[in-house]
Amino acid sequence: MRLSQAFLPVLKESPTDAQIVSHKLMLRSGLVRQTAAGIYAWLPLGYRVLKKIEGIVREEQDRAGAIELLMPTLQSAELWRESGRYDAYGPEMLRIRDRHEREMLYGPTNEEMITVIFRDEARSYRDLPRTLYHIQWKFRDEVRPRFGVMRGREFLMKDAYSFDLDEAGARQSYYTQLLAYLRTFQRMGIRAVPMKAASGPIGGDLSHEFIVLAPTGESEVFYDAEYEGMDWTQSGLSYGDAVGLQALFDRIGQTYAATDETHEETRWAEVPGERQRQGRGIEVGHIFNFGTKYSEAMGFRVSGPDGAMVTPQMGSYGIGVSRLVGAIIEASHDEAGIVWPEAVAPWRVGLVTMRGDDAASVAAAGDLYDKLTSAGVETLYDDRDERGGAKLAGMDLMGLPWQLIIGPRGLAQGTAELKDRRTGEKQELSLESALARLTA
Ligand code: 5CA
Repeated sequence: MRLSQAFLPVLKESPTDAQIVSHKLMLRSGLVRQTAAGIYAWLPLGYRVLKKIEGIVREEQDRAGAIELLMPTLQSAELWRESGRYDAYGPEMLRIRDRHEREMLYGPTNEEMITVIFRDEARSYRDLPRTLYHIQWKFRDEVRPRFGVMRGREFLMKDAYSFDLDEAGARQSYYTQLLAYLRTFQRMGIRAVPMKAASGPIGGDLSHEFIVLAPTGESEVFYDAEYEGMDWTQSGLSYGDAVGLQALFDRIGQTYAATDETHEETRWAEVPGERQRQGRGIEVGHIFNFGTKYSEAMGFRVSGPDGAMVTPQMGSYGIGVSRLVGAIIEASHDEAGIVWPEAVAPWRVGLVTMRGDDAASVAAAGDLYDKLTSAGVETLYDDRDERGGAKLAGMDLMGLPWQLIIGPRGLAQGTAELKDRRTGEKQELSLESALARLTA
């Protein structure tokens, strides 16, 4: 993308209506604009990041064997009356009437809808187990929407739902999502620690929140530094390996991590002092096992292997896709702006001419831009005739992982400067080597 033809509005001043750094940076760098309280339009820069995050979530769900579908945002009140949640849900649910006075709602989650969709098709034990998911907008009329996309009213969520014949199967489905989550967040370049969550309506040990450390997080967290060294993508674990998944779950159960809601002082005291990590965190995912709560209430039964009818065991698994954009910025920024992890960066390379009025620079940069884009390297080329310093500051703010800087002096020697946004490290390279490095 050439910046001269893009729609990338940036704010010169730091916005005063934002309290936390990620929200300020998202507004300044033009990722989002608020259109109503807690509701945001995703501008091109933000939308590119959102799609990258969504892509990683999708890929890892697919690998874990979950099956994608798409359910609507609007739901009928009838559906929620079947589970008994319509009246119980309270003011967070946005209730709407259509022209026929039928009661509708903007879905805050989809347990009811998926249960009915799957119930109406699944007949026997052979149709199970299945995990179905979608990535869809949700609406929760939060009392205090705040911190931008972090606690919005309309937000994008990945929600998966598992159906199993028995409790042992439900645990496998839960462990599978647990591993998928660990890998998903690691691939995004952030560390999300699984923390035992206050158990849901069913109780037991099967509810975890995934928390990214950030001083502005909403909950207080305590965890063992062991988590900092764990590598889930290289772990060699495979999704179908029941024994390995059980071992993973046991390891997590033995390695302390809790929010203030589930914190246990006696267990915490057993973690060696030098390994105790305490701080605040942002919940980017939450997984639940709730047994037969919805299947029972909604009359979902299948015939079991011995002919007897069985009520399927269910779980649900959420990831805050739009919240992650804010959470990643909270975890990865500096004074100059955002520092995107490569996997979610809107573009990989920011190409800058220091002198937009220098014909040789413009020609060289245009050539590099063509070569980079045809090699499939996502490149944003600031081809405007602006001050070089201002362009570099804009690139720092936007946080693309690499900056390739073309100036008349270097060019005379056949070189350009390659800057690593994260470390600030700069290297003077020949144009060919710079290209080779970025296309490798
Ligand atoms: N039905 C379950 C699992 S699918 C569920 O709704 N879980 S949840 O309430 O924990 O939401 C899942 C994730 O959505 C949360 O972990 C959080 O990352 C994100 N989320 C929840 N509320 C908001 C909000 N108001 N703004 C942005 N993201 C949110």
